[in-house]
Amino acid sequence: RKPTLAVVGATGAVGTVMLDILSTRPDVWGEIRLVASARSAGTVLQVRGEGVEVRALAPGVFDGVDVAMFDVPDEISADWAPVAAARGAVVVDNSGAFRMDPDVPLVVPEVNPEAVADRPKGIIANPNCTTLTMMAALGALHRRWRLTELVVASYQAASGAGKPGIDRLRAELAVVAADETLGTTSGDVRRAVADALDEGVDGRFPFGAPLALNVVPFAGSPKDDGWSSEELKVRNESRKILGSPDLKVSATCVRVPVVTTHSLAVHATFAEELTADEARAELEQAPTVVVQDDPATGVYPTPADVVGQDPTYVGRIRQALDFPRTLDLFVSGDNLRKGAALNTAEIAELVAAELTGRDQG
Ligand code: 11C
Repeated sequence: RKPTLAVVGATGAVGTVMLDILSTRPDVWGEIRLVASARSAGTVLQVRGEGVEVRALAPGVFDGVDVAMFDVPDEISADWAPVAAARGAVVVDNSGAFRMDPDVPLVVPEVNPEAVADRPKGIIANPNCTTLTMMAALGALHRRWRLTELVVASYQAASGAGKPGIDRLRAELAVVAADETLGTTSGDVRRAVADALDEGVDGRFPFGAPLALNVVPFAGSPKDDGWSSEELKVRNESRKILGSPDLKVSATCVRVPVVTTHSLAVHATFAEELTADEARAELEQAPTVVVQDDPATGVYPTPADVVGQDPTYVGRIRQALDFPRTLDLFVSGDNLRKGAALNTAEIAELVAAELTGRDQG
């Protein structure tokens, strides 16, 4: 019997990509059940070429479900993932609610697939998209040279904030495209966007400042001592995924006017000396990493080229001039695919293989 899958949050930005992924990957699932808020119940969505009616989130929707993927806000996952697990489903959760729980594995299949099996709560967590964007590449380098220090700056796309984030960036772009004088005097973009989109007051911009014609040096929510939630997630989650509780990590998370695909400038220090050529060769062997690294001819990853694709793209691989055990590199990955839906689907497939094997055994 093929396992039954529930997709909770089927109508969101990640959920929409998930349905596409489920329609194109090898079909390991029996029934696929779509679940969302009561507001979306009754909507018919296409998955595997068939219309499936969305059900409202309620305990009964998990009856008979083997694996439940959750792509919903933290508080909904916190309440409902345990409900699904109590009804016998293995939950793969893409929120931040359980990632740092010691009884919940945090899994990137290229790095720590074995962690899937150790899930005392019946819940497996999917990492934050910013962390996840660099993990396949860093995991490959860590396996060979052992990562000891990680300093990153992110360039995060608007869709990290879901469909409202995409809609907001497009609305701001329409405003600035209509006036070619904008971007020339202090505050002109801020005023034009505020006037057109009725924001009015500084600080009420969804991204903290206008995103069109701009970059915003803050992503996530404010935490102690000036850090953002995203920056702390990068630190804590990288340590947990790589199994390096003492890894030194410092991150600066920045939002850029890109619809989808996060990038990171990475300064990674290893226990062993390594050259850029050795690192390039190692990354070229990694099955889900694509190296694009010939800056003299304009070959490097950019979000506009990477979007919609599954691999992690890596370029600008350099040995840091003043640091013999350190590489500088640039990574781009689709935050809705590998950064969210694809990694969740891959984890769920590991569980499906385990359940199917158990059935057959
Ligand atoms: C962003 N990375 O780009 C965030 C979104 O912990 O899953 C995902 C937040 C999370 O805004």
